[in-house]
Amino acid sequence: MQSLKGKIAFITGATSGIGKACAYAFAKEGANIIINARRLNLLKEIAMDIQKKYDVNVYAFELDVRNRKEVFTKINSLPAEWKSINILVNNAGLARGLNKFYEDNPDNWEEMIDTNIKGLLYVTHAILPGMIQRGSGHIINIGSIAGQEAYPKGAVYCATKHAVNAITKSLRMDVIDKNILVSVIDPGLVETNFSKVRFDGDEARAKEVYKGLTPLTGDDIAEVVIFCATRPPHVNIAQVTVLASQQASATIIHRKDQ
Ligand code: NDP
Ligand code: 8X3
Repeated sequence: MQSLKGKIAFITGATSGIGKACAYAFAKEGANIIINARRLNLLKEIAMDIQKKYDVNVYAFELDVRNRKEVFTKINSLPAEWKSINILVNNAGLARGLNKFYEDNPDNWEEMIDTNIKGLLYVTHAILPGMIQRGSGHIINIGSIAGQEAYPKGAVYCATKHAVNAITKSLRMDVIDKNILVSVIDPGLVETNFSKVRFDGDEARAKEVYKGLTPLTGDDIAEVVIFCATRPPHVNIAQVTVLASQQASATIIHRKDQ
């Protein structure tokens, strides 16, 4: 097992859910963390709390991964002591709506494609040259079971996560001679703010998604991220599917009270 002590982990979408859990998990392992997302106030609170709990450095900055110029400018102007990123966790992402394709609003598609695909590409493209120059690095993408299966009313979200899986595989081939690892973790149902965002703040509808089962938590996924990041140098965990125990596939879920 490799230690994360003193390494630098860059985590996108760290204000909530899986990304926030990853921030705490890396800090607990002694990694210094760069955390970002759009809500700076939340990031600052998380950074302060982590620094109180763990003996690590935290660099927090506002970032909208959809903004190509902002991504490149901010990553290229990281302070010198934060430039040598060892691990990138591409986590920022979202679903908007759960509608039949022909009834869906194309604005939802733009937001999902811009965040889940283009955002991941921009951040990776900004960070990868440094990893190549240093001759080491690990990119861990947060995909989804929706990247392995399509489900009704999820055409574009599923497409974005299929894209994450395809990008992961292709990128792994492109950097195979660079001592850079590329992994993807495909979770099933994780109870975070994901469904609240998907249903535009409708908490009751969001709760229904997890009704009758014990969903995964952000911590469950962070634990897998840490496992991937701490394997011996000759091991790459290429892809992990993590489902709730009551979930057999994207659509087959055993709800106990039904
Ligand atoms: P949350 O809604 O709890 O967290 C999403 C995070 O992404 C937030 O920190 C949010 O921060 C950030 N984010 C969203 N848009 C942007 C943006 N444009 N720029 C920067 N940051 C952004 O959801 P999860 O933790 O569940 O989601 C994390 C990842 O996990 C996503 O990629 C999601 O697709 C994936 N996933 C989730 C599953 C689930 O069931 N929950 C299952 C499988 C995969 P802010 O709003 O402050 O910008
Ligand atoms: C999020 C999980 O099943 O809603 O990626 O697609 S699901």
